[in-house]
Parts: sequence; C-alpha cells; structure tokens
Amino acid sequence: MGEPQSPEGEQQPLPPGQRLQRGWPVTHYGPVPKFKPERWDFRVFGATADGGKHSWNHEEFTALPYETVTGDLHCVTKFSMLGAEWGGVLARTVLELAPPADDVTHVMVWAEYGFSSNLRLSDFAAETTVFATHRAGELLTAEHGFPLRLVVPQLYAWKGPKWVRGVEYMTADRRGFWEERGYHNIGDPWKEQRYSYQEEPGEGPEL
Ligand SMILES: Nc1nc2c(c(=O)[nH]1)N[C@H]1C(S)=C(S)[C@@H](COP(=O)(O)O)O[C@H]1N2
Ligand SMILES: [Mo]
Repeated sequence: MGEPQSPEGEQQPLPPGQRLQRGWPVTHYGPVPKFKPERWDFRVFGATADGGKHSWNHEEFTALPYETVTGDLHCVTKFSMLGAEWGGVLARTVLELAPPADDVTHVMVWAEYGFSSNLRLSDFAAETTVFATHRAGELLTAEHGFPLRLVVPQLYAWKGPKWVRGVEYMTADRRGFWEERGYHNIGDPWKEQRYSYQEEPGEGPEL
C-alpha cells in the first residue's frame, strides 16, 4: 500500500482523521459582515520595525502585487478541500512592506467583529500564506471572506480568518478567538493538533 501519493497528484494524502469534501461549504461563527469600501482598511500594527503603524485602503491593498498559491483547507470538524488555487497578496509581501521588529515571534491576525487568530511568525511567513482575494481565479464571495481572507494551507482553517482587517506583530504569544476556546494553539493538521488539551508544554500560553 504505502503512501497514497502519486506523481500526478490525483490521490493526494489527507491529514489524519480528515475526509475529502467535494464542493466548498461555508463554515464560520457569527454573521457575514457587509463590505463598506470607504470604511475598509488593512492595518499592520504592534511591534513594527519602525515603531509605526501601516495602513492601506481597499484600492491600495488590492494594487499590491498579486500572486497565486495552491493550498488546502482543512477544517477541524474533519473535512478537507485539497489543492485550491488562491490569489491575493502574500503574507511575505506584507512582511516586506511593513517589516516586524527583530524580536517579533508571533502575529495576531484580526478580522471583522473582533475575530482573531494567532500564528507563529514562521507560519505567517511561509511561502504559501496568502491574504486571498480570489479562489480559482474568481473573486471571493461574501460568505467565503470577501474582500479579504487569510489562507494558511499548512494549518487548520480556523487559523485563516475571513474578512481580515489587519495584523498585529507580537513579541510574545497570545491566544486568538478559537485558541482561547479549546482549540490548539498551533493547529498543525498533520500532527492532528485539534484541541488545546493536546498541547505540549511550550506549545501555547497558559489558558
Ligand atoms: N472571521 C472568521 N473567519 C473564519 C472563521 C470564523 O468563524 N470567523 N472560521 C474558520 C473556519 S473554522 C474555517 S473551516 C474556514 C472556512 O472557510 P470557508 O467558509 O471559506 O470554507 O474559515 C475560517 N475563518
Ligand atoms: Mo473550521
């Protein structure tokens, strides 16, 4: 048997405990926010290298370099969607344009209604971490996070806030919305890091 992997990628491996989902269901907590372009901005704040805040309005942000990445979406409720093409602004581009201070170790990604998720800087800086505006070449729908959502393919999908509005650079780790409510601080699906009770010492701040 061996690994269910083929060079053609027709049978890609799934993280443990996950099943393949056809289509693209909508999953989130709370209402879908209404996009108001004139009030929308994307902010980078916290421990920036220059000590200042950076902000882009919608026109400015969507004019940043557009790139595509291929990445999975693994929901902790056990379904996975594989190999979608996401288009938008790489997290790496944001890190270049608004560099973090040298002692930044984590980021908090903030979304509408105060939803948040914390990431290690290394996960945020991964080459496939993208602030997506598009999926499969099409603009995201409101339900899927329009105008902007984060996608972090190597982590469970709650680590990718929809309706994202900014990033806070942090010099110490802090839990985001789901990480405070019983979900694993790191959330690596390949290690099946679903719940906070599974955390090993050092994997998350005290609860
Ligand atoms: N703002 C916000 N983003 C969120 C969530 C949420 O509750 N609020 N849920 C996450 C979870 S648990 C999943 S599985 C994915 C689902 O994305 P989809 O609805 O586009 O499939 O969004 C993530 N982003
Ligand atoms: Mo999820």
